[in-house]
Amino acid sequence: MFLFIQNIVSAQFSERNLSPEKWQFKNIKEKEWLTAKVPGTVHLDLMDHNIIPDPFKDENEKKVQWIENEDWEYQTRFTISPKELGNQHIDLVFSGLDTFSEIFLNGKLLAKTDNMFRKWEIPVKEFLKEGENELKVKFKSAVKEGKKLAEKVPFTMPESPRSFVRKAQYQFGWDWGPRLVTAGIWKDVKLEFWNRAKVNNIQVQQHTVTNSLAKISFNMEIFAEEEGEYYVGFNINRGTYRFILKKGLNTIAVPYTIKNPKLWQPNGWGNPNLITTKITLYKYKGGWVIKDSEVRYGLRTVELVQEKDEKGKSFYFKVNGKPLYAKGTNWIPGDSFSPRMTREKYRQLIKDTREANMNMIRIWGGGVYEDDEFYKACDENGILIWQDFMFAGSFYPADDHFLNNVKEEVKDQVLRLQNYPSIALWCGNNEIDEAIVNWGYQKQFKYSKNDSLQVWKDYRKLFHETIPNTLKESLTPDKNIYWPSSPSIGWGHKESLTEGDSHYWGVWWGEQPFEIYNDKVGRFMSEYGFQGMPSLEAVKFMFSGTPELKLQNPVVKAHEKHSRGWEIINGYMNRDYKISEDFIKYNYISQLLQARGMKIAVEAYRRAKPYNMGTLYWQLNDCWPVVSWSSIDYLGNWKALHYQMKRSFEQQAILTEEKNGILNFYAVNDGLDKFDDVSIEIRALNFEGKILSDISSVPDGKVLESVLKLDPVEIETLIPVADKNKTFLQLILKDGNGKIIAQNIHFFSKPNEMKLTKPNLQVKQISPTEIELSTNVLAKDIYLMGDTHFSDNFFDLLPNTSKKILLSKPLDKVEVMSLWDALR
Ligand code: BMA
Repeated sequence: MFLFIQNIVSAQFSERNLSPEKWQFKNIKEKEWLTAKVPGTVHLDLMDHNIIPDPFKDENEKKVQWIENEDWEYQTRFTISPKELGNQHIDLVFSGLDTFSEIFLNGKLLAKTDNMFRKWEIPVKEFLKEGENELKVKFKSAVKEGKKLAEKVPFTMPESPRSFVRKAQYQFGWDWGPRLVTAGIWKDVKLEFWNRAKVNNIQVQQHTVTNSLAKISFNMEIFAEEEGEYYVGFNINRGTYRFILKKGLNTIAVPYTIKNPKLWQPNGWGNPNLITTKITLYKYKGGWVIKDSEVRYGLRTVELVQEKDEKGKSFYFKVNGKPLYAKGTNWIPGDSFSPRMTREKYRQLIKDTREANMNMIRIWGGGVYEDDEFYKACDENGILIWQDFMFAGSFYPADDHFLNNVKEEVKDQVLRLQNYPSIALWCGNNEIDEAIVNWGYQKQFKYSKNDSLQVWKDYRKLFHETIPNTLKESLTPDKNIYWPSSPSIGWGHKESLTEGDSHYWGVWWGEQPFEIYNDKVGRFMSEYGFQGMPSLEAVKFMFSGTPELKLQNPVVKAHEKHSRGWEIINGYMNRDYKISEDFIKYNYISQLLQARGMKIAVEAYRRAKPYNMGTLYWQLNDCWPVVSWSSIDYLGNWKALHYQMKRSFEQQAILTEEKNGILNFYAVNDGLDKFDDVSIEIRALNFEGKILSDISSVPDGKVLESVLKLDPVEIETLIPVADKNKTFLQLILKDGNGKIIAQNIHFFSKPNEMKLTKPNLQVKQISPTEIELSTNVLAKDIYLMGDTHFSDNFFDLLPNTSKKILLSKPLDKVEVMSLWDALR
């Protein structure tokens, strides 16, 4: 009897994480083993032992470049109990190995790996023994391996050997990131014990989803060792279903209907409702559990709509049947060393997108398929995901081995990510179509006609055949939206503004003034951006010792990775502000400059709704302390840009457009409810607060649904034209009941043309974590300084007004300045 019970208990699936075991590592050339962390990377382990300095500090990046040319090994010893060994099947599972490795168990070579993005599952029962076992993983230099692969291609590939290795491409250095080509066991390692049958996949398929009814099914893939009767139980309806499984692989589908379901809604449209269902596989009805599983999902529909119109072709998402205006940003990896990312960091960054009124984020293709914590956070915050596959800005090979490797990668990632309701679209790559067509590599590397043809053929094979075909096999139809490349057409071509998604880089790369954004409005802007400095705290973080806050300091210089970064920033700064010699002022103005550029862009795009239906600025975050396009720096501090995006992405907005002495007004509403009988108040004030004119439109039954163009006004009727640099407009949009829907401020001149007067700024401490700011005259771009998060910052305070601000943690003293101080 005792034996029988034990048998039943051990029949259940179980797993054991091997990551917390005692791991060691060493350079293959060395003798001595050192302690190591799993998940981790060789750089992090070397840092832990003070063998290398922190590459994020000083100019240390240079000092650690030797690591990429070395081979490394990791090992651990772990004990297996007789009970564990008693299981019928034991699999060794690596969720991620970076990248070229050989896995040895008790001296036996089990597998060779060559793709960081794949999961490696190896049956090991026959190689394990009772008591101590030794697991070893040897890593070969990815750079050297990549070079060998590159030799097989008869022409030079751009940035070779980066694209030959299935490894996070940003590790090879980017225009915002250091070159840190690492190696290691970057995800968990575990043993899985199972008996009789194994559940390989549970897929939640949505057949129909409406507000009144959801018809879904749980599609399960089960491997059964023997033919026979099995049972599947669900916690949702307490139902148990009987199945006859054949020996080998089986797919079964259990239909399920939900009346009046609570749909998953994107941020701004309601709650992102999620459902968790427990599914149990039994050998006998009500007994002998083989596997307990849990799936979390959300009920929603997503469609990508592309319809021909007089200008080109639309490009927008319908979510739960309604057109969604997508507002958001682009995501790069949150750290040069991915295993260092924490659940808290993911949660905070995604919360920050929600707080800034975003509803979409694009995972850029030069990083990694993100950790589950990222997707969970997006699911919970109503943030839709544009998911790139991990290919970026180069040419890629397409030999059989490479294609097969990618195919397995796609399958593994889809299996892991398929049930997250936040994923809206799968995109083949970042800027590869554009690179082939526009970047001139073929000329640079002297390609023959055949070489160029080969590149295009390989491109088609990978992004128009292998990936979409694998997606079709792996995903349920309700989740399968595929877009080969972002952008679909490069920004040099006029079609990039009439169809598809668009990356507009005329600003920054093309060095055109910000105002060009008003003319370059595409259907869906998936990238555009401008660099700004990180917070002062992040600048200080660049130094291992006492920071020297000077632009000429080599450490500061080394933390700008764009070859012409400083030059471009200064060009724009000179145009709209002033280049200050003072570091703090320069830092502040550089952030304002970035925010100003993006405000102009976002407002131009939103005014163009529904022609334009999406705006994702480049980029949300950083992977180290750096001057970059990000709105949040490496330490998590909001730059001026993030505060600005929060304002610019408000669900309702009142926007202006100045053209030939006329002001046009656009009321925009991205919410689901309309506003009846809207009216606008326009007040012209000088910087001292004197009201120069005040007009209120009479409500005349106009309904604001999505966009409403209000009556234009001649500027001359509001202010004397000569006063353009001393005045501003305060705009208030109201609904029929007089409730404020949206507000904005319109300035007539560039910041450096404004005749600002010195504000008398008062800071009153209300409590340790609350202050009240007040001013007599216009205080433009108030900057609150200190190592804390301010509930608002980099904002304008109107004459004779005050504003309360919350601090995430108390400061001894809040220092404050405004644009007047910085432009003096
Ligand atoms: C876009 C991105 C990135 C790059 C950014 C800024 O092209 O896809 O590759 O970092 O521009 O240059």
